[in-house]
Amino acid sequence: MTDLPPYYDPATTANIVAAAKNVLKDNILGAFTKPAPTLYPHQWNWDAGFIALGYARSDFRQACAEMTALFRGQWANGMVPQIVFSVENVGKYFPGYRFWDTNGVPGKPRNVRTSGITMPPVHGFILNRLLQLAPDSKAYRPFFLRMFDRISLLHQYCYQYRDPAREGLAFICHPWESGMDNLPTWEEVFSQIEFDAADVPPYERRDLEHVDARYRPRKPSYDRYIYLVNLLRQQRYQEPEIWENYPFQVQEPMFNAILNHSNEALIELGDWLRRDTGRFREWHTQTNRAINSKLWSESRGIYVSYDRVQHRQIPIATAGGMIPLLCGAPDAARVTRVVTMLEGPSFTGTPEHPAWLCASTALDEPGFDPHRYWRGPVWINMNWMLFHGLNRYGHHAIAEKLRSDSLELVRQYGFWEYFNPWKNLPENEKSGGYGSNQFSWTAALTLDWLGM
Ligand code: 2M8
Repeated sequence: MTDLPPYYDPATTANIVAAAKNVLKDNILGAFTKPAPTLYPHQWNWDAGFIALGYARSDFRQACAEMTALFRGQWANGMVPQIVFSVENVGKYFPGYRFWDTNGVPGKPRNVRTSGITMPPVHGFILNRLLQLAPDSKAYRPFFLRMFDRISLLHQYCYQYRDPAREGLAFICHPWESGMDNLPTWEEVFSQIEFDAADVPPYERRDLEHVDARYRPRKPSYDRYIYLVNLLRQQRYQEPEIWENYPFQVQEPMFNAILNHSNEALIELGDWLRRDTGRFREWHTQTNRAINSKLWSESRGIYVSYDRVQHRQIPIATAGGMIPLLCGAPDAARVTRVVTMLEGPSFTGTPEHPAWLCASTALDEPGFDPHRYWRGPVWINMNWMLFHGLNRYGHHAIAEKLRSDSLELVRQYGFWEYFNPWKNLPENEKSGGYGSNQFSWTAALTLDWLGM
């Protein structure tokens, strides 16, 4: 055992597992688990999915409760909101429920407080993994059936309201919908949007009370986030009318890959539940085809976002651009190019300046920043999805590196929200972990990777 990294040593693993379980336990808030102790004091959409996996082996009921709590916020059109607000923490996060002003919007569930946008639809593939881990799948059949119907409705929403040209690609209407809020990609999109300071309603950030400003988005980015929320709420979130004249519409590879991996999962779940799966099969074929025809950048050798307002690709290399491996989109030649990039200096660094896998924005992108949220730091959920995507194509060695780098970061620094991608930190920097500590999905996915 001596030459193996310490997390393979049972004593250390037991400590990590116990600590991870404590993170989840401490973050429980009523029926669900919040992403972080103070920075994110409500329920978040894709966080809920990853968090459910962290409970799947030790407390299956809680895993189901996370999903059930999130889908209480589902709107009549199928949209599952980015945030389901907890009544206890009113005023502790910005933008809160009042700012979103979704109260009384037709189709929003009346007794649940939610934001008005969505997030990457991980729920299908999470549900399928839960089925594989269920202690007694028959006993939980009603839960799986209920969730299957809810998630089907969510996919219907994505294809009906977010794919007006019926291309097989859903667009996101806000950086927050990508989950990767602060990518340099969004700067490119915003650079084409005419924007006046007077179009931003007054607001006060709360995130900077918890995290140093150099790890969070800058003010100009935040102004633009709020500008978009204001456009949406002024039009009462009325889809599809609102999209006729709406400036931020981006077809992003990770969002669509996640949607499509969930389509595959719904096919498997539907077969088990004896439900019709025809439309998931059609969507799966169409979306993989569209990911390849519209989002592949031959010059970069990675998938990139497409701005459907400006009719152009945004050729910036991000971790999200490799997630289409998860849904089986790329052919062998494209997989080789993606893996070559992942193993090369853009993500692995150089022998003198090595990097942990996998930077959220490539190390050699002009917009890269090793400290700032989504501009470069490593995120455990991204590594987890890439791990599964690479294994799908038989790239087990590099997949294992994603897993071992992730576990090593957790072992060295703790359950941070994100990590500096450089292995050698400057002397004045003690920790490579940033954002919030005791971050739920970091703990949950550590547990999943350790099979606990
Ligand atoms: C971050 O996003 C929220 C807004 O949704 C924020 O910064 O206030 C993102 O990292 C997002 O992906 C994540 O779901 C959320 C909660 O962990 O935090």
